[in-house]
Amino acid sequence: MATQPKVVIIGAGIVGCALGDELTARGWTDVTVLEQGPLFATGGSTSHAPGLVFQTSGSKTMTEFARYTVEKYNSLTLDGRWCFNQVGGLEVATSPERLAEIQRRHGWLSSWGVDSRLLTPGESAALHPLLDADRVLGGFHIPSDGLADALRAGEAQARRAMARGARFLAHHTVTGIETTGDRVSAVVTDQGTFPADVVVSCAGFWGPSIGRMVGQPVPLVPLAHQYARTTALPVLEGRNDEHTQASLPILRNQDAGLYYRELVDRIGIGSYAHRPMPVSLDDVAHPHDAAMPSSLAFTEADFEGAWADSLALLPSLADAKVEEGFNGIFSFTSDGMPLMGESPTVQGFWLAEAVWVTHSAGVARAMAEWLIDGRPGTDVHACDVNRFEDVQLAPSYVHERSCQSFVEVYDILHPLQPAGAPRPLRISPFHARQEALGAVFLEGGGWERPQWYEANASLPEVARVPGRGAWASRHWSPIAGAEALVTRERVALYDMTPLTRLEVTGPEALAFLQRLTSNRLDRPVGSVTYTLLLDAVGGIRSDLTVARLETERFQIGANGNLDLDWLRRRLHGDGSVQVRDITAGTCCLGVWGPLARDLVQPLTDTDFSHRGFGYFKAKHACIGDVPVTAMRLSYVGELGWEIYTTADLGAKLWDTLWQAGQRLGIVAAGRSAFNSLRLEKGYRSWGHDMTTEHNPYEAGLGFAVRRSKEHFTGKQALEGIGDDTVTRRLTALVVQDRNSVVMGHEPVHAQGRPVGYVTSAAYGYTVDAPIAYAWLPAELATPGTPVEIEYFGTRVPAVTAAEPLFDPEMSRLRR
Ligand code: FAD
Ligand code: THG
Repeated sequence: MATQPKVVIIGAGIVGCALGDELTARGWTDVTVLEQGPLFATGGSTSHAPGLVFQTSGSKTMTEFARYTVEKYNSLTLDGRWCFNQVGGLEVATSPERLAEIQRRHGWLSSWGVDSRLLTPGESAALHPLLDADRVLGGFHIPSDGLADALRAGEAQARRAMARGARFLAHHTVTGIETTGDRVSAVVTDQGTFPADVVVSCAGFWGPSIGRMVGQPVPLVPLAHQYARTTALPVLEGRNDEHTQASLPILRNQDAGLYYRELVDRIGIGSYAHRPMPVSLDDVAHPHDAAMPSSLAFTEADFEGAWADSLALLPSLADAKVEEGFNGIFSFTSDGMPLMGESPTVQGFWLAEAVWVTHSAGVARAMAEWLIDGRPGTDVHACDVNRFEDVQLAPSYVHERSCQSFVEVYDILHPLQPAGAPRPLRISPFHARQEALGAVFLEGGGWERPQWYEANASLPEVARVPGRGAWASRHWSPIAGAEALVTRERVALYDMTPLTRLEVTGPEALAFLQRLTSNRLDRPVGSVTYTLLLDAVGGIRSDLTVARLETERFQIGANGNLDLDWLRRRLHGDGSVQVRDITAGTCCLGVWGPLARDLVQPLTDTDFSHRGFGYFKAKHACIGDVPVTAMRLSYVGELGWEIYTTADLGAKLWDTLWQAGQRLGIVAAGRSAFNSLRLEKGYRSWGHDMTTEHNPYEAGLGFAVRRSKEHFTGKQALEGIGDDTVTRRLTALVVQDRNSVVMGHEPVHAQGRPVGYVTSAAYGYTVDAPIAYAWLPAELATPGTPVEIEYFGTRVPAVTAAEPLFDPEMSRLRR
């Protein structure tokens, strides 16, 4: 590809316009934006978005996208008119649950570095005088939020792009995409064909129809959402002119699923309070035939409750009525996050879809960085279109879960909120055994995963487990604590089947993995190595275990589909290396605890002694009747093995270990115990504790980087960086009060100001204290530093600690 690739963007909504600007600003000026409708009121979702921009999110990435959107649109004008009106954002609580929730939300913004404050009902009404203060229990104010004029912001960005050489072509309907080999080569429209090296689909909710042109699934669902405008309100008379349009903060009453903005002397009301209204793309008109294909007729009956709730909160609406409304279409996804990234099968075909106006500039910037520098500056793993498991791409799944995302858009969601239908989807071969033991399942990656087992309720250890607050008690049981204690004292079985397993084979397999990971893998067959996937600038893409099972066969324990995607993209295509996901069709049990050897050794002829089967080694063996691969390692930090076999033999493996374990007091243990144990041992969880935004030294993983290795991705970038140069550190915190368990994403304060945020947290049942891991400035990471964790508006005292908190001498593992 030439240094100036030909880029074709499909769609001139806010996302296509923002991307045109971000690409051309970075010097990629051969950009053509093809739009089926007119410019810039194209008829897509952007054309009628009321443009509320709220930055609050539990996702650091989403807040960063929104923060950049605010900053950028606030600096833009179009013909002297504003693109962003920074009126501020106000959320009100009308229930005690919501009052607590806005405290949690305030915590998120403190974590991510956006100013906000909590208000009394009186302060809320002072800020927004239409509010009935008696209906409100409290408020949450974000002064930098506001209103985007999405059409003007889009056009302003498009004009900048055009000034740098981009073309925006109206009335060009994309009808096909041509490929040469496995690369895009051109985009076909009703007005002719446009050669392209890079195609970015910014087609909004039409995305699936563009994806179909190259066989790329685009797992989003177009749903209609009601938006209405009132008649003029006497109280607003003279408040705003046509230019400013609004001066009161944008307002959300999430308890009722409603939001509000001023429109000169009227109020615009948006509702998520109605039934989900999915729309089939076959029923959406083309802009040739309808001026606003994304706008459907208002269904009044669906708005009745919204109007009643609006009257209650804003009594002066009684002097008005709904003047007009519509059901506007935009995109929802199964996990509520955008779809960004490159197709795994068609090189050069990229997506930026299911993006709100709120996140548009941030997403566009990340996309431009990704395309040009090969890497977005923000961690986008939760937005990557390749994050989904196959089963999560089934149209029925996408439909069901995306409709659920609409329903939950304003809900108070617990971090462990159980997923709804369709369930169960993926079950391990142990599922029937688990059900018989009263497993309480949560779902992850489509897998049913036991969180704890009710059968363990009678364990005496349950009595040793302290209580915790109401929020931390949800989807939790003291039984989990007992399971953790038994793991440290006897032996427990953990279902590790959902752990993504990749097999890498072929004559070049070793060279391939050596090049892509940070640790040395040129070790004898039977070795297992903990290693990192780094990106070109040394950011952590993933952490893996790599077992060399044969000279040319490696088994990788990975963190999900993105790892498979990362490896596959880096194959040479000459067949010298194969990478496949072997998760389905195999299964794994973690057998961990001081009695693990007493359990396993009598069941096999293979030597499982400390000498005969060393730490981080793998062996083929038979456990009773079951041929297995055993690996001696433990994410919970205890003696034992991960034991792998094929799915058909899973139940037999479980029964064999279960029966033999009875004399040792074996228990089945769930993920709640698992998470607590790994935090005691200081083992990181990728995607939570560290991402591409962190280097190995900051994350405390420098030990997995072999700088003596000749070459690996990221090596160069790490030159000059070491444990002693880092400015921030992933740090263990011990909470002083035994009953104060936090959940993650809370801000950490020191010297009276927010200095970092919690990544993972759990009660440590063995160390008998709540644990949190947090990113902190290096100078505060010294053990013994007092800090405070903000938790629902209170300050929980904690102290930084040397890690790991449990068994730093490794006496549990190496014996
Ligand atoms: P679009 O604006 O839909 O642009 C996609 C473009 O692709 C369209 O112009 C379309 O014509 C074009 N296209 C599609 N297929 C083809 C093809 N084959 N050939 C050529 N061109 C094609 N978000 C907020 O952040 N805050 C809000 O307050 C808010 N309120 C909303 C209220 C309503 C009623 C609605 C409907 C949405 C709201 N949204 C809001 C969501 C927001 O409007 C969208 O998420 C956003 O506008 C999507 O931008 P986009 O550029 O991806 O899509
Ligand atoms: N098991 C297997 N693969 C995995 C995980 C697993 N891959 C993904 C994820 N979990 C990786 N995370 C870890 C984290 C820590 C350890 C193993 C996997 C671990 N670390 C030891 C330590 O830090 O002391 C050993 C490190 C070393 O000797 O190099 O055990 O759960 N299969």
